[in-house]
Formats: sequence, structure tokens, C-alpha cells
Amino acid sequence: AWLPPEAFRAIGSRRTLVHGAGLLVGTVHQEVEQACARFGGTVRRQEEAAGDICDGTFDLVLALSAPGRSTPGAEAVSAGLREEDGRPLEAIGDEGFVLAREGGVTVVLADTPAGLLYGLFQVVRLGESAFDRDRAAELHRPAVRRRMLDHWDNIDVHPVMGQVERGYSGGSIFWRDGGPRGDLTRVRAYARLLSASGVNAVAVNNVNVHATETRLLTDRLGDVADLAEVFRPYGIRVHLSVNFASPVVLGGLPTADPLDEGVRAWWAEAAGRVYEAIPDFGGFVVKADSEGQPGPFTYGRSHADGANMLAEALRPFDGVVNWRAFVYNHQQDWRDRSTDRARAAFDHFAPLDGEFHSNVIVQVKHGPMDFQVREPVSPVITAMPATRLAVEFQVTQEYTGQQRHVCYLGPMWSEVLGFRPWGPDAATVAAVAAGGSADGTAGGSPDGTGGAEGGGLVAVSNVGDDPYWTGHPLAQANLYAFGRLAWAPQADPLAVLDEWIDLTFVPLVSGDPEPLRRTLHAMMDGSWHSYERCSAPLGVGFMVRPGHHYGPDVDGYEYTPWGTYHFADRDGVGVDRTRASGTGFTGQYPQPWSEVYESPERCPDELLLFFHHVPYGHVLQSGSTVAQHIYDTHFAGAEEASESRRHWEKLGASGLVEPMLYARVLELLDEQVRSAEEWRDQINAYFHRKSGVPDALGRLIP
Ligand code: BDP
Repeated sequence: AWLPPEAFRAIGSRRTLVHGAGLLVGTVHQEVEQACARFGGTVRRQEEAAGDICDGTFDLVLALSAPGRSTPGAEAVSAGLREEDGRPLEAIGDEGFVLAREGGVTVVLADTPAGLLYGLFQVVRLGESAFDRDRAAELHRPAVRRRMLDHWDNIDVHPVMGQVERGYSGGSIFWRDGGPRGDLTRVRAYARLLSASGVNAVAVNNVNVHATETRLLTDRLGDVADLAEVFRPYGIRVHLSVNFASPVVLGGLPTADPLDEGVRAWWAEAAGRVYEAIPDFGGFVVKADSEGQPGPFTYGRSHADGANMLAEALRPFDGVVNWRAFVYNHQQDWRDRSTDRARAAFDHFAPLDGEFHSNVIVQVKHGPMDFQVREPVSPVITAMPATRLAVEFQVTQEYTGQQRHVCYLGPMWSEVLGFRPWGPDAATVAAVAAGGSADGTAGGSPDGTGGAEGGGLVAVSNVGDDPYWTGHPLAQANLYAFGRLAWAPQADPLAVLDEWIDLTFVPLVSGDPEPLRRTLHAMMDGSWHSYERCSAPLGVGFMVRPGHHYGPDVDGYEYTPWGTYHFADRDGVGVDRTRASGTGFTGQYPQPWSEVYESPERCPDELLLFFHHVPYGHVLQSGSTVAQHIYDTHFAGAEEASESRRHWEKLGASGLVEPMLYARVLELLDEQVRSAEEWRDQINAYFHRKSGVPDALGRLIP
């Protein structure tokens, strides 16, 4: 994983001062100490100010700027730095840091211990260049305050979903066979990796809260406290997914009605006990009235009633409720063409805007359906200006190759975060997550400054007890990229990819790292598009094997109650979601996108079949027809998989990768090639037969 000891060479061979008090400052000190033990440098820990930190005694100073106590040399470090609006910098802010050269010393200055820790990891990323003579001073602040990973981990092995729901990396790092794992060494290592990527919150159990997991809230709370203890020194708060029916299931009450006094008292008491055990506990995550989970609908109450009840229980302790908007009917009548799952979250939640308490965060999947390789941005993100919204991504590759395919998702998330749902002059999705308003003026700004309270960014983790953490070793890049993009949504996802390569593999190479760097970059930079070319075309989605969701099955979900259809027939394919003749989903978007998506001519090619049912001969903006596009992309997708494999083989021959890693990735690439060819053959054969349209290039279609 990233941060091998070798990545600390530049720090570990120098003289460092760690200045400040507190648990996280201790973590900073410990990190530097370990590096020095390896590379021969020295580190001094100093709690109180003593002497000028920039007098040249040290090469690197990591200092906490304690209010009311002056640190000689510190003022000079941030002098000259300005806020966005041109005012001189007064406070660095929670989690932020200043990195500057002063008097030949590299100085990291932070207002809080967390900021100091993030500053340390920035120095690690920079390596030798952190000590360049004429580095200009930089101010770093996270764009969104809450950067969270949700684990879909079960304590018991679930009969269908296993230990980790949608997990492709072995068992849980927290739980095993009905209990905690006991040895938390790996959790500590995980906390360190997350903190170096910028993540500061983790939910430790599945959103589908089964029987044993429900008890984490009460008699198994100690297990959660043990995890919180390990995450704490890395600035990460623990959250818990709770079962909405807990008062019934655990408390023996006759109801879980959110307006019932007894129920409210039960939750208030439960929350109180949680904070007694875990004073910095983050809050609850709730999946309610969705895919069989209990919720307020049972009692004729709204999602605002449900969420607010929990919010009131958490309020005295500053906790939040992450209430998921993934609510839809998964038992619909597939013969009824007027129903549309894409509409569901908006239909349920938009009318509730303004009703949620301020410590409720409505957590919205980034697309209206379910983490497909391509979806438009969810219109819910535009519909709730008076609500704190969090945007949810899926790092675990459920629909994007299940960590058998290389699929670097940074570019997808970056597109979503940078999307401007109100048009080119208004705010981005990232600004909404940061707490900005539609016109982009209020709250945090998406350019990495700001940091006002918004709902933040959340993602489903892809980590398990696999020796490489993520099954596919290259899938680690997705975990890293999520954290980095949550910190700085405007960052170039390909630069983040290079950063990950540099922090993970390059420190281990003794000779010239360039061939390694180039090859990994080439294998990964376009891999999301490549997976898109392999799988369901033009945004139509699904076409996967039911249940586990790996590999092609064009009609697998076509005649089922899940609401995930493509409507292919002999004449055409795609879902008509227009106002004019379809489900009216396009009407959930503000202008200009509502009009753009409504029009088959203006709708972006990659989303055409998400919004329109068109004939196979329909000409795309690219100039190709739908049928020809399907053939071309699927031939290309399979070819790209083989090319990726050739790259890797060549790298193996160069001896730049360690043999075990080489073998693991090669084996996975074999599967990727097989799978991409299977996709190619099934999708092409299906549409060739349905449409009767020949391939213009006369290639073999089975
Ligand atoms: C879907 C998964 C399912 C999750 C659900 C969710 O298939 O396992 O429980 O999302 O987000 O993508 O709740």
C-alpha cells in the first residue's frame, strides 16, 4: 500500500522538530521517529514554545500555532498568504495547514493537531522537493469537512452477501465469524493509510443492519469503542449504521414509531450510552425503507420524522445522522412502463427539503440509479437547498469490474464533483457537498478553499483482509483517490493517480522508476472508459448477471421487479425518460440540463440510452450509429484489456515489480481479458441479432 517506510526517506534523514501537545501531535512525532530510526535523522518533540523555530537548528518544523501563545518564527511563515477574497490570512482553520520555507527551514504550521498530521503527509508526498530552497508558501484546506468511508461489513457471515457485502477483498478487517477480530494491528495500519489520503470518518458496519450488527448499538458497543480507539490517533471518527427498528428488536418496545415518546426516549438513552463509551463518536448512518430495511413508512411517518428523531437523540453530543436517500420500490411491476426507479429518490426527498434538522445529512448516491459505470448526476443534489447533502460514491467496484478488472474511478468522481447542475456559471456538485448554494457564493467553495459545513462526501470502502488490502492491488488507487478528491475536488484525477504511484511503488524501486511509472499510468488512466466500452452501452446500465452483478447478462434484470431496464427490441434500445413521451424524469433537472437531456440530439452520447429509446440507426453526435457504436466500443474494450495485459508482462520482464505482486496482477489481467471478451461477444451478438444491423467493418460477431 501507499506509505511504505521508504516513502519517508526525505524526512527520516533530516533534523525535525515536532512542536505542540495532544494525541495527534504524538502521532506526527511517532511517524517521524520511525522514519528517523530507519534513515538516520533526528527528531525532537517540544510541547511548549522555546526558541525561534526557524533559526536553522532544524530542517523541518511541524508546529501547532497555539492561540494566545506566540511561536517565534511562526508569523513569518504565513505572512503574505491571503484568503480567497484577498484579506490577509487570519486563521488556518480546522484540518488545514500552511507549508512554507522560512530561513532555510521547511515549516508546517497548523491550528489543530489534525492539520499538523495532514501537513506531515503532504511533506511525505513532496519528498525531497519539500526542501527545495525557493518553495512558495502554500495554504491547504479541505474543501469538505466530512470525508467518510462506509464499510458494508457484517459481523456474522451473511448467507448470501458473505462477510463484506459487495466486498471483493476477502473478509472484514474489523469483524470475523460473529465477533471482533481482536488483533487490531491492521486497523491501525488502515487508519494511517486513510488519514494520509484525507479521510476523517468511517462507518464500521453494513447499511443493511442484520441481527448481530444491530447489537453494536447496545451490548456490543465495546467492540465499536475499541475500533474508535485505534482510529482516534489518526483523526478519524467512527460512525455506526443502525437499524431503525432497534427499539423493537433490542428494546422490546411494541413500536419504532419515530413520534412515539417511548421510542424517542429509547434512542436518547442509547445515544447517551454511545457517547459515554466513545466521546468523539461521529453519528448514525441509516438505510431506511429501502431493499427490505425497516423505516418510518411502517408507521405512516415521513423520512424527515425518522431522521429528526435520531438527530434529536444525537444533538446534545454534536453527532450527525447520515440518512440515505437510496429509497425506491424494488418490487415494481415490470410490465408497467410508467414507473421509473430513477425518479424515486427525488420523489421521496425533494418535497421534504427544509424539514430536516441541521444535524441530519441526507446522503445521496451520485447517480439516480445505483453506481453504474455511467449515470447522470442525481437531480436530488439540486433539489434540496435547505438541507445538508452528502454525495455518495462506491469505491468497491460492484458494477465496475469487482476488483478483477483494472478500473480507476478517479476520473468518474472528478466528473461528478465538477459537474455544474445549474449550468456553466453556477456551483458544482462539490460545492453542494461543501455547503455552497446554487449560485456558488455561500459556504465552502469547490476550489479547495472554504470548508463551511456541508454534508460532505461519502464512499463505500473496497478494503478487506486481503494481503493487498483491495483484492486487486491496483484497486488501492481508488481508495486513495476518493480521499484526495474529497479533500480537493478540483484536483486532476490523473495527477492523483501519479501521486498514488509515486507514494506506493516508486519508493521501492532502486533504479530508474520511469518505466514503472509510465506503465502503471498507461494501464490505469483510461481504465474507467475502457470498462465503460466493455459493458452496458451509452449509459443504459445494468446488463449484469443478477445477484452478484459480475459479467454480462443483457436480459438478466429485464423482466424483474428491480426497475433496471433497457427495453431493447428489434427496432431500438434505451429508456424513454423524457417529459414528452416517457417517465418525465428529465423534468427533475433544473435548466439547462432538463432541456439538454430531453432532446435526443443534444443529450450527451454517453447518456443517450439512459434518457432515450432510439432506433439502432440513430446517429450519435460522434457520427456513428447506435448499433455501430456498440460493436466498435466492445471490440475496443476487449482489445484494451489485452493491451493492458501486454503492458504488465513487459514490466514483469524488466524486473521492476516484486514477483508476488506481478503474479497477482497477471492472474487478474487474465481474468479481465477473458471477461472483456465475454462482454464483447455477448453484447455484440445480442444487438446484432436483435437489430439485424451488420457491422460496417465486417468483424466476426458470434
Ligand atoms: C446496491 C448493492 C446493495 C446495497 C445497496 C445500498 O447492490 O448490496 O445494499 O446498493 O446502497 O448497489 O444500500
